[in-house]
Amino acid sequence: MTINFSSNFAKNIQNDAKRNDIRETVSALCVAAKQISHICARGPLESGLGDTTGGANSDGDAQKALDVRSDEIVTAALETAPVAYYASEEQDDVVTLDARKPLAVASDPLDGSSNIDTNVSIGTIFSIFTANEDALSSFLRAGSEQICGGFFVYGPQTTLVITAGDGTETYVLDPDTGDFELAIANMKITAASTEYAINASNHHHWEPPVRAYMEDCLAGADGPLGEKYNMRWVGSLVADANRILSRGGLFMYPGDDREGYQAGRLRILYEANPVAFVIEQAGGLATDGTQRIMDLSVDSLHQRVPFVFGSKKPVQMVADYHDEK
Ligand code: FDP
Repeated sequence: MTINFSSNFAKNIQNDAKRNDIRETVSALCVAAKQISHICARGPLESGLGDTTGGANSDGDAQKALDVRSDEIVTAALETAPVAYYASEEQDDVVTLDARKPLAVASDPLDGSSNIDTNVSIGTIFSIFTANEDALSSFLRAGSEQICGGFFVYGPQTTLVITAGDGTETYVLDPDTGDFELAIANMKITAASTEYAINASNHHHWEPPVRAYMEDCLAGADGPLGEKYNMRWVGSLVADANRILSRGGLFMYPGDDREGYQAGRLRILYEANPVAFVIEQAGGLATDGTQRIMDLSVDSLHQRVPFVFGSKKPVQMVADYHDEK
């Protein structure tokens, strides 16, 4: 046993066989996460985790040793699960595991690569779909077709944040037993918050509505928003998302005018859709600035998307700034 599922998990899925397939696949991902978490905990005792391999993924990001190792670990774990196809941020194309199996999994096996050597939280993100006949079409579909999604955080605790479309739950890896145990049954994001997360060093590259909104936040209590704001930016999507799930807030990685960043930095399939799924199921919102992330079409495996998510009120305010423009 690797995870003690709550009685509520996947309850909304009426088909018993499908529910079992999802549970088996999540269990396999938990096995992978335990291995990755163990490697992270050893940190510098494992040689060269943050060293670049000389390779680059499809997005042109330099691959680090732990990116590659995590991808191998996730692949091996999914080979034991009812998974036909695996799409990874670290691979150019979809990997066929066994086309007769019922599910398809997309994953960023190691999110937050730039924090690997800094003892800061990093993680693994995943999305589960019903497999189609064809490998590619199993993934080129809207995020609203996910049947399960979530992420692991390798931090002070190793946690799993997950939804199967009926609320968001958090499990903690108990170091005493080696199993993931339910810690928070029905996560709820506060509707309002004055805390935001954005890489402010890109300020002069942002599109005008984002810049206008951020300038109004920075103006504080005397500015048009009439409130003092606070900033937190971990620089690992999973850690920023986990904090927002815990105490509210706003995350933005907008498009900007740097080369290759017109649609932001984050990938819709591996990052935005699964995070959007858990955020919505916890009562928050996730958009590309104006439109719901999970309604957007996914036309290529490594497609990027501007990403805005968190507490309802600030996400709505960002949309209002876009509309005013
Ligand atoms: P990383 O490149 O370190 O893996 O998607 C990748 C990601 O980190 C996110 O986890 C994080 O939110 C973002 O990129 C950080 O981007 P910046 O380097 O521009 O801050």
